[in-house]
Amino acid sequence: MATRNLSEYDRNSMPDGNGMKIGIVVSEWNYEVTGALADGAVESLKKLGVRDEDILVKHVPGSFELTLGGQFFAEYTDVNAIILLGCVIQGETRHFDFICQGVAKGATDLNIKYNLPVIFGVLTTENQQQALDRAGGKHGNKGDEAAYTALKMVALQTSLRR
Ligand code: DLZ
Repeated sequence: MATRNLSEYDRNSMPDGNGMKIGIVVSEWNYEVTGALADGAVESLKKLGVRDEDILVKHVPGSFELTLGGQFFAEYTDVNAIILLGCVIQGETRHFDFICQGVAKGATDLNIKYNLPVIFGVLTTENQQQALDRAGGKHGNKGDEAAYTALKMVALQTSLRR
């Protein structure tokens, strides 16, 4: 199956991010990857008009903690969307499955509980190379994808609220 380049988007169909406030939660596990995801997300948000001061970045120890980090943003800040960035790499045990399931379910629950776009920017790969390929490598950067997805969802919510 061909992999879509995660950094490509149609600039003309993108909303203007000016005035939007975005929270980003970054997992410290596999930081070579997640740091690159965060850099990509921040750069993309800025390119799409989000002001520097409207991008809030916080770190959590591992991907399993992304859900609670996201909940803290939803409870204590006035962000319009939250991006969760992590990287879970398959190991020898079933830990991988539990973390992936936990954060995927956690992110879904946050979307519904807070009526707020919470974007799943978590790479779940078999090895580190696959992750690097999607963190600014040959398949683009999942952080970019998370950024434009966040803006599109905020714009959708705003258009329906009016
Ligand atoms: C423990 C663990 C392992 C084995 N692997 C990863 C991983 O590949 N990616 C990741 O983000 N976190 C990993 N963790 C840490 C868990 O997410 C979590 O921080 C700990 O289980 C403590 O709750």
